[in-house]
Amino acid sequence: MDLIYSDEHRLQDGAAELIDGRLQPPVECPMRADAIREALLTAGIGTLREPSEYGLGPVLRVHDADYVEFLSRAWELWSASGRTWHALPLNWVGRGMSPVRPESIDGLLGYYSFDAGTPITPGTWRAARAAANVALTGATAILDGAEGAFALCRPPGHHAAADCYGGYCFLNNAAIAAQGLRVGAMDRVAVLDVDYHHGNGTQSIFYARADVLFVSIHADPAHEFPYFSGYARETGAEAGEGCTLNLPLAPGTSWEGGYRAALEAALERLRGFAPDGLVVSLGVDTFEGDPISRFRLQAQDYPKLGRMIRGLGVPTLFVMEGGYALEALGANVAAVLGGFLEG
Ligand code: OKP
Ligand code: ZN
Repeated sequence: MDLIYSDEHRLQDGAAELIDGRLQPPVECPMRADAIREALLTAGIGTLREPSEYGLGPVLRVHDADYVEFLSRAWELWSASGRTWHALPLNWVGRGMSPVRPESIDGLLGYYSFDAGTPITPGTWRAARAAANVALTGATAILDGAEGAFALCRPPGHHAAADCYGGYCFLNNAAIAAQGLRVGAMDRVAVLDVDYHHGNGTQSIFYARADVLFVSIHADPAHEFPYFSGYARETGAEAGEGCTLNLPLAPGTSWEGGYRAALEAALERLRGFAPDGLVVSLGVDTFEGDPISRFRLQAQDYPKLGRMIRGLGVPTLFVMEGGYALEALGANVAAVLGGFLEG
């Protein structure tokens, strides 16, 4: 299958994220994409392809214009304010305060974000745009008739909402691709998010829509990031009521200890929706060795995941999200795609 990859991911290389109360080297680093690319080529999963340039049109069908403008200028504003280190937000709107758009860059960073783990660097905007192009190139492969394709997106995207960044995400690659499939004449599109963390951005983008189903298996937000999204009671709104399905699982969940059953429930809902195309937000931070996550999936479980997704018989674009155990990351992604190809 086509493996879409751009070297421009390297332009997102943050100095630090705030984690465990300390500034530490970001776990979301360029070595991740290098490890995945090498493992996929070694396993013979497919051939590398460069992304095409789609411009901002497909991005603006998912993200608000003022947010896109902010992202495109954030580094310039930050460096013009005299700072040399990468930009992190330091405060957010609290209850009882005014949720208005401030003017200074420090205010804007807080206004458009929801965490302090997502540094804006000189290359962030270019890297984020390249990742969106990678996802859109994958969507084009699916529209052109491929049964499967893999978009090696970095930075990831599923936490980014229409006008908000966080969780290492700036542009929502999976949502941009899903919307690309809709515009490209697929009437019904589904997103299956199997990253360990809830894809709050993707959920919110499609929350009130009936044409895009969002199904997610993730760690219970009562105990895990992003904390304020991903509960089972979130089922959609307005026309989209019933078109969001959250399957939160307890930290510590293993394949046989609940994950497989949740995946079967997710696939049953997807079958009921009968989508023309599927976007899988693929995070392998469900792995037992992941440094920031607490599920217990093992290497041998990932081919099963890919095979079960293939069983839907729906053209599928895999979009890379999380996964931080550098030594196992590439093999686990290759295992999912290998299982899909065999399935
Ligand atoms: C991005 B993706 C853990 C702190 C977590 C943010 C995690 C973002 C995950 N103690 N900080 O969904 O893999
Ligand atoms: Zn994750």
